[in-house]
Amino acid sequence: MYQIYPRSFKDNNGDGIGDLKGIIEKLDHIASLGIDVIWLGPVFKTPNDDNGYDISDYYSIDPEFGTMEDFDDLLQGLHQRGIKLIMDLVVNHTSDEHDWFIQSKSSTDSPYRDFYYWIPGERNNPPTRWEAFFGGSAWEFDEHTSSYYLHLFTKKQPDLNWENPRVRQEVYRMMKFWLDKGIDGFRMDVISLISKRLPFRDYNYEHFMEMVYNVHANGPRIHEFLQEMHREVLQHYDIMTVGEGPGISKEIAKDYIGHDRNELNMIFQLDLMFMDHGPGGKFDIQPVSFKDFKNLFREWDKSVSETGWNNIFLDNHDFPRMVSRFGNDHTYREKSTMLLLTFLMTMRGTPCIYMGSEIGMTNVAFKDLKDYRDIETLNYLQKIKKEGGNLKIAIKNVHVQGRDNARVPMQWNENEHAGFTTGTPWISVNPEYKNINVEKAESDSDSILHFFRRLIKLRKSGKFPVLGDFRELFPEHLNLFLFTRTDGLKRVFICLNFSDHIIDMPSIPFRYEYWLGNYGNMTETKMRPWEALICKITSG
Ligand code: ISL
Ligand code: CA
Repeated sequence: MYQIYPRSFKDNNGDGIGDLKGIIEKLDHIASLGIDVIWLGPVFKTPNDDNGYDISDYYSIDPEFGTMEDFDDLLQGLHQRGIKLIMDLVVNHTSDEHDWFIQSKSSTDSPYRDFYYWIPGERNNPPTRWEAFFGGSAWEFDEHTSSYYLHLFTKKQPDLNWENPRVRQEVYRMMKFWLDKGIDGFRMDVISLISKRLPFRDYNYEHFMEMVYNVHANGPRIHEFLQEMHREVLQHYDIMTVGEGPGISKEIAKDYIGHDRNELNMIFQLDLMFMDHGPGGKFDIQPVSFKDFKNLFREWDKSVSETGWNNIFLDNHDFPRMVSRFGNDHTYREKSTMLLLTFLMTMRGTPCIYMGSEIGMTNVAFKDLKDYRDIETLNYLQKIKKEGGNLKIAIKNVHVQGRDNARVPMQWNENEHAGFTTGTPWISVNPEYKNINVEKAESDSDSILHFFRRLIKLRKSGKFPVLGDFRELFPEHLNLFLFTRTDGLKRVFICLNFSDHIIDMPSIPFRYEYWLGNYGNMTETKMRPWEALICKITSG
């Protein structure tokens, strides 16, 4: 799977915003990677309060991205190349500019009133003290009917009332519209949050994430809703689904993706993404050790492998770039990106690679705060300023964690704005683009890009145990991630050195031979800095 964030992939008409025609322009690049499926971020009509995750019409394409005809062309172009397309399904909330909400808001007897959660009340006295994901209260007062509505994200993203069967039928109808067009599935945005714990009340959780895990996520009817969706929509199509959402722990993941559940095929495991978040949230950064990293993958694999199959990813449009977070984006940028790609392509699961990882794109540290665009980042900086907090530290935190790290334009070449646009990009490019871009990577046969293609080829060669089990060796090792994947006679050994140092190879209880690696060969006894090796097991 390859994730495209449409706003930042390629601008075709020079308005500075990535669009569908831009993606079509780059179809050959996409196909050249060897990937099987694109996850396309939201391209529906939107006032763009949260970059398209606030949808005002599910049935039309936002003019900034193009037209329905462009969409059809893109789908056709992908299918012609044997690539599938899945779309974002954002149905925990709509935009406040969606017609349902406009009607809902208009009066207490509107037939759409119960499409959302309204609680009568007085100004400055919200039904609960809940905080929204991007800061502030999760309740917004509406003068017109003297009521509050719930919004777990921004106030322009009111939560849909899934208790109302009409809401669910509308969602299913919309899903069928896109599936009948021929799309191949959905990535379901914050699907873990659609069933609410009612009645709304306050809880004694101090930290936001505790509220998410214990109150907002996995509400009492979540599985009933997903099974209904499966019955009414999903089972009638040959498609794939990936659920997203905070609060799904490894213990309950199988309730969403178990083979016998008739719900989803995979979920994005977000524990890793949240692992360095402290009590104060994502900008309260806590250290994470390599051991924590390994433990998490081991435990998730154990818990999911009994009855399911999951997705493996290291970054997306909400989180820092994988090489900046888990690799070394200075001295060993290329080697460590290749190592992380090797990890993604060899673990048990379906890998999802975020656009730009194929060339090792890195985090960006804008000096000028005016360059930031993400509502979460802007709200955070504003809050720090208002509270008189330490702005210097806050800016550093944004450099490490901010969502714009992953949202700056894709770097195509060394021309102005990295070849992303001929106009002014909606968000500045990463100044690194002269060094890191697709054109440059194409011209160097040792580049990350070429290595990535070799990895995909290997995985798809029929000789790689894609479905094989996962077994770790030396789980306590402080630098190496060593594991085998086995499926009958297909047996491989993966060695990954997650460090800047030369590490002695421990003694391995079987024989193996080199298959592919980021140094082009292997030594029997040492693992070089950020070395990644895929080996065939030959005996033992
Ligand atoms: O990025 C996060 C916080 O920094 C996550 O908590 C994120 O909000 C969560 O994973 C849900 O993300 C999805 O839904 C959001 C949207 O803003 C994200 O871009 C999307 O991936 C609301 O629709
Ligand atoms: Ca454009």
